[in-house]
Amino acid sequence: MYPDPTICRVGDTYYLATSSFEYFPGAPIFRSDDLTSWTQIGHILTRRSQFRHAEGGPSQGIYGSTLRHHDGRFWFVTTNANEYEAGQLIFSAPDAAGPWSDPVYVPAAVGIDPDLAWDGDRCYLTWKRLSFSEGDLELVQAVIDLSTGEIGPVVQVWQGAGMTAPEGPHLYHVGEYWYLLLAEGGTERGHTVTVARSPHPSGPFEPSPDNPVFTHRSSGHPVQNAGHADLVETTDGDWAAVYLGVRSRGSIPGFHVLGRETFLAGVSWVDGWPVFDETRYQLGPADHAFEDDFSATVLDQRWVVAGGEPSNTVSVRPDGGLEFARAWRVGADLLCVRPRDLRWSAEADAEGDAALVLRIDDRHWYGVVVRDGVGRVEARIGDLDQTRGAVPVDDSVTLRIEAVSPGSLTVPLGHAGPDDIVLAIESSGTRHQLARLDGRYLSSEVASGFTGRMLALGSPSGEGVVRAVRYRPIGD
Ligand code: 6LW
Repeated sequence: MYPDPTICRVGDTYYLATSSFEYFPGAPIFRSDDLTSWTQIGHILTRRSQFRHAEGGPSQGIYGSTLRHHDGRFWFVTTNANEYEAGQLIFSAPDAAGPWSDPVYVPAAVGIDPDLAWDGDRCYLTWKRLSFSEGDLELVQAVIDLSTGEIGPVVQVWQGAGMTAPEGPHLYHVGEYWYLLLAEGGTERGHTVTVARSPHPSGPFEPSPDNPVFTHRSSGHPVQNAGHADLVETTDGDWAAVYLGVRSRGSIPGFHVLGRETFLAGVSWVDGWPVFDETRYQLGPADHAFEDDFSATVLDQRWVVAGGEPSNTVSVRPDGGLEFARAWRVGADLLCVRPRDLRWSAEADAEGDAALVLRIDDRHWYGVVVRDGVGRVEARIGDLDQTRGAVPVDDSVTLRIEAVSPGSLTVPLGHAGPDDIVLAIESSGTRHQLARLDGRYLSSEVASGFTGRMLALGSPSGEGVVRAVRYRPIGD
C-alpha cells in the first residue's frame, strides 16, 4: 500500500513519498540511487502537530501529494482528509529524512491532490478544488506564498480529456512547454494518465493528441488501475515515471488486497509529448522478509497505527517484547505492518491475551486471538461477526496467518478469490489449524476505500505480550 507516488531528484539521488491515509506516522519517504531499489528513510509526518487526527476514519488522512526540491529545500504538499476544510498543507525540510516542519495551511485552497511548481521564484499551487456546497470539482491554480500559505487569484486550468475524475495534477517545465499531467478515469479499472501543454504555466493548455498517454484499461495486464503518475528527469537526461497500480487476482471482477502500489516506467519525449516505456526498467524479485524481536527501544519504521500512534499504543518492555497500552477496541489499537507480497506467511510468538490480525479496516478483518487461555479465530466482514475453533492453549503460543493460493476454493472455470487466509495457533508443539477463509472479503473490492491489508498485533484485554514476529513471502 504505497499509492499516489510522488518523486523528485537531487543530484544523483531520487526521493519518493506516498500517501498513507489513517496510518501514523504518515507519508513514508524513500531514497534510491537507481530508481529500482528503494530504502525507506523515514516518514514526513511524525508529529500530531503535522497530521491532526480530528474525526478521521478508514481511508481518510493523508491523500495524494507532491514532493519537490527547490532552492536547497525539500517541499511536500498534501491534503489531510481528516480536516480537508482547513485547506492544503505545506511542509519543508533541508533534509528529506527530516525532521520536517510543521504545516503551513492554505485555507483558501480546499480540495485534494495539490502540486507545487516554480517558474523562477514564482511558485504555483495547482490542485483539485472541492466545494461541496457549490458542487464544484475542478482543476485550479494560484500563485502561492509558501511562507504564509496565501494565494493569489484562482484560475481554472485544463480539466482533462473528458473522462471521469480528473485529478492528481503535476506541472513540469520541460523545454519550451509547461506540461500538466493528470490522473483520469477514476482510480479503479478505468484509470489513465493524460497530459496537456502550454507555453505558460497557467495555460491555456493544448491536450496531447494521444490521450490517454498511459493506461492498462481493457487489457489483461497483471497490473491494473495504472495511473496517477509523477515524472522525474533521470541523472542521464532520460525521464521516468512512478505511478500507482494494483495486482488484482482471482476471477471476475478481480480482487486486490495489497492496496494500490507504486510502479515504475521509462518516459521518452517524442514530438514534444511524453511516451511511457514499460520495458526500460526490469526489477528483480524483492525480498520483503523480516523478523522483529522488539529488542530495540525504538520501533522499526515499518510499524504504524491506524488513528493512534505507535508510542501510545504499545511499549517495548525492558526485557524485550511488546506490551499493549490498553484492551483493543475491536479491530483498532493495533500495531500494523504492510504485507507486501501476494503469498506470505507470518507468525507471532506471544504470551497471554494476544492476537495476530489481518485487516483492511475495523469492519473487515480476520484474527487469531487468545482470550483467557483459549485460542480461536475471530472474523468480521462488514456487519457480520464470526468465531471459529476454540482450543485450550498454553500461556506461550505462536499465532500464524498465511495468505496462500485459493486451492480449495477453485474449480475449473469456477470462481476463485485472490487467496485463502489460513489461520492457525501452535501450543505445546502442536499446530491447530483453526480456519481457512476466503481472501476476497479482505479485498478493496469488498471493503472499498483506498487502503490495503495490514498485518497487525494487538491484545483483546491489554494483558498480552508479543515477543517476536516473523514475516516471509512464500511461493504459490
Ligand atoms: C487521491 C486521489 C484519489 O488523492 O485518491 O481516487 C486519493 N483518487 O487522486 C487518495 O489516494
